[in-house]
Amino acid sequence: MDARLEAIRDTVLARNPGEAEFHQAVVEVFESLGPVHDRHPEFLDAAILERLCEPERQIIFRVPWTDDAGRVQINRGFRVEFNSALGPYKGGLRFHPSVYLGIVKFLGFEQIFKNALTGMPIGGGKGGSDFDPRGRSDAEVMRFCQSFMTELYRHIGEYTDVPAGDIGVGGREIGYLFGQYKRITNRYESGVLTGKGISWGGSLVRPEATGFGTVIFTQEMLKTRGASFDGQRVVVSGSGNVAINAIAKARSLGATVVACSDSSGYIVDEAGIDVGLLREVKEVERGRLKDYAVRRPGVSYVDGGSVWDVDATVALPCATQNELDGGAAARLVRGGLLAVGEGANMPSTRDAVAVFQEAGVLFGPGKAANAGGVATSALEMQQNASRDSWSFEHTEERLTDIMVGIHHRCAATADEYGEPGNYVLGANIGGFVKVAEAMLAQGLI
Ligand code: NDP
Ligand code: 2IT
Repeated sequence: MDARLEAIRDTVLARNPGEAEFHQAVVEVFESLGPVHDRHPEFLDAAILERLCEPERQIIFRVPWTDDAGRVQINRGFRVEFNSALGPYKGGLRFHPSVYLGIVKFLGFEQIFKNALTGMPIGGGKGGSDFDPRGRSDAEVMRFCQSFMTELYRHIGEYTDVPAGDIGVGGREIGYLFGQYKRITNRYESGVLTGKGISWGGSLVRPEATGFGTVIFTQEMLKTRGASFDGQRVVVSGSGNVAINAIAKARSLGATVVACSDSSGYIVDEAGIDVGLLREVKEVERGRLKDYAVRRPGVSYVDGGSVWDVDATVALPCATQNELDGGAAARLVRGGLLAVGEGANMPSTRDAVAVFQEAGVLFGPGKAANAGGVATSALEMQQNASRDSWSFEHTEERLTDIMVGIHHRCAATADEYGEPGNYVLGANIGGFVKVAEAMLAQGLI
């Protein structure tokens, strides 16, 4: 790493103790940025990096609610409003027991660069709670969401901060959150949240957008080697919103998706995963992946273990951070891996990224490859602002253009900085320069 940036990195890490995921995200970005500071010493003079690593605002609050047995439960809520140089803070809410400040900050930090890469006018933020929705009734989830919003509402707004979904937060949760916001404020402010239902201000394609976008980005990478998804053998991790829609899109482009996972285990379906059955089990019944294996002959379910033990030519990690380590990466490379598109945020460890890059595997980092979700959220905001709603075809076309554009920007930036094919460098520099220039123009704030 560049010596000038090392000193700034050390200060950032010391100022934020115990936040391993945030440290990891910061270090990964800093490793790309040396050459930018050679060309732009003014960024150093204006302390752009120091400012970027310090969120503009961090909100932590108590979320009290009662469970179905009448017992009082207490969770912790977070919203980190990281950077508003390019637009209102924008980013999802994650409900998962692992959530703490370090995870929210890593996600918020990544979101700044991701949102810049989309070319849309959105800043970076993230939030969530250590609430675990697994096994909770609809009524419990509703009471939790209502309590969460009873604090959050005062911090958000169409021009301020626009949350959406992430792990554990989908259409059901956005509905309860939106209802409570409307009730407290007495405003039908559609643009305050994205990921809404289609009859009440949502956008077509938003549910599919992250998974579709990841596959579109990966297809663009494959094209640079004269390949495509057609005929690829694909393994996907996770079986949530991003994973299911990535599977659907990869299939539609001619790939065979042979495996996917949840936090309990994974399935191998050599005939190609049946998306209809997967949606039924996971989205309608909110069941577990092993239920899929029970219902479809010829499918094996592996309890525990790692889905990355299954050979693939294309790997799409779509579950969570640090789910794919150096050992798994080396195994995948030995099995003939051609490309990795990160649907999740930071799913590959730094060791894994190094293994992929050394082996010459096409590697699309999450902040570029999974930007289709937030980009389509920005399209939802556009539709809300103009009180309009677009067709599926038109919206999907916009998403495709955006993903092809992000791929182009990453590739062109990597070329410009003398590292062709290095999408990590391209995404980090491409996103950073845009935010840095806007911060410089807006003065010391
Ligand atoms: P969902 O809640 O819909 O699905 C999450 C999936 O990942 C589930 O299959 C879940 O399994 C699995 N998973 C979650 N945590 C773990 C864990 N600690 N270990 C193993 N498996 C785990 O979330 P999304 O699909 O929305 O999000 C998946 C990833 O994509 C996240 O990294 C998210 O930040 C990222 N992302 C999401 C976007 C969106 O629009 N939703 C946009 C861009 C990125 P189980 O059910 O067993 O918990
Ligand atoms: O990580 C992400 O980009 C998301 N969870 C989507 C954020 C959004 O505002 O749509």
